Amino acid sequence: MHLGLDCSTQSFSALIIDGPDGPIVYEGSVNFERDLPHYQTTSGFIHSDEPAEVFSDPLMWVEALDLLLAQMVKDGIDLSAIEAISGSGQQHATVYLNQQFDRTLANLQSHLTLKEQLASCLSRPLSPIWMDTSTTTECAEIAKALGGNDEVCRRTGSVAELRFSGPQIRKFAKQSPDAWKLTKTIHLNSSFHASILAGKSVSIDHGDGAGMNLMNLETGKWDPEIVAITAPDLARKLPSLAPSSSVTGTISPYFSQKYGFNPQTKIVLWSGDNPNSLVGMGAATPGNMVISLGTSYTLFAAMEKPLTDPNGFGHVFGNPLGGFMSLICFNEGSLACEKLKDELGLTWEEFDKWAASDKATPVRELLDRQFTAMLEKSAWMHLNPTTIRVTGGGSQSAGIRQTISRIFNAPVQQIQTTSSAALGAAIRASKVG
Ligand code: XUL
Repeated sequence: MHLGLDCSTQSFSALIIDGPDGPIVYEGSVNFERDLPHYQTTSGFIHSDEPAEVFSDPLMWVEALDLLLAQMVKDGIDLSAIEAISGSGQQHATVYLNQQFDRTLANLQSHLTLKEQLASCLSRPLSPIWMDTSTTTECAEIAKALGGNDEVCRRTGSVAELRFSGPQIRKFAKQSPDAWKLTKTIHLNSSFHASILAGKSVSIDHGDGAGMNLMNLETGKWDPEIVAITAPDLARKLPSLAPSSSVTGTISPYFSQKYGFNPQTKIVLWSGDNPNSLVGMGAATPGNMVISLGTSYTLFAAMEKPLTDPNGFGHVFGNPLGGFMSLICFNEGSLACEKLKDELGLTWEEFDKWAASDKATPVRELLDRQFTAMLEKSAWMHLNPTTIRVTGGGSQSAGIRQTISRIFNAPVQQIQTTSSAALGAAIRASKVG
């Protein structure tokens, strides 16, 4: 059996598959807002007095991990049957650790909690997350120092982005020089959790590493110039980069003693939620493209070569199964549909009928506009999808599925999964274990 863990914005989830292509035999989840109310989050995140800043709490994540594993044992899951574990983290979130981190991980005590032991390892109590938009100045500074955003995009796969880790790191180094000096290691949400499971500080994988504005896509290594521009002494604070399929070792005795894992359980590097979803949606080989129709729409697909978006709108991340993946976010997504539905006084059923109608209706006009823009903005990827896999709330609508099929000129397949990131992580674990 193989375990995929997923620390997303709102929850920490676990999913077990039985055999490499086997069925899902367990799904469990800890919801941050509901199950850990003492962190006072809204849907798992924390706003500061500065409206553009959005944080989460790494101690909440580790408390959730302990809770989740205890719940699995209580649910009767025999964790000694797990051969390998991998995981998924919300992308871009950075965790700032002091010099105690390595020593603490090497000596984790199973009679204490992770929270109790890791609390003194943070050089910054909170972690800025992907919803944070407070780094306009830092993005401009990085782009200027490197000779423009075209160059940032050419090297790292994205223009300097507000939510990406590099600009966030620069802001922290500028604003809190003392805490910056005490920071020995910076992890992503993904590599932080993989390190805890492995009982030692492990690499950042190419999938999530590409979401930092620090990794050179062509070399798969930190780009020395951007790293030097981003913050003083940053090169020494970054873990190494490694392929997502790397096995980092076996599980820390903390987990085998406390929850009954086999001490030989392999830990595979974690990756970001989008790279993991690419695997979970069965789209890690070129051909299948994914459109996720949630509050915002995202389009992602595997790419063999690191093509970048000349308009600076899309992103390139590592594909955990090798090569690259592209991703574009469209913020308005289903919100625009909901607004039009309410303006016209329609139910979702009527909205769907209008969407599928042969006549020009305002609903068809909106959807045509949305998906034509999606086609145009994804032209740089040079994709010729044989199938488009759709997921998320909007994928329930036959009218939306028809619109996508017509505009992209490819068959559309609806995938019913709410846990594609955890599933992708479990599948990745099954490939090595
Ligand atoms: C991708 C992004 C989000 C987060 C959500 O660039 O910011 O999809 O990964 O967890």
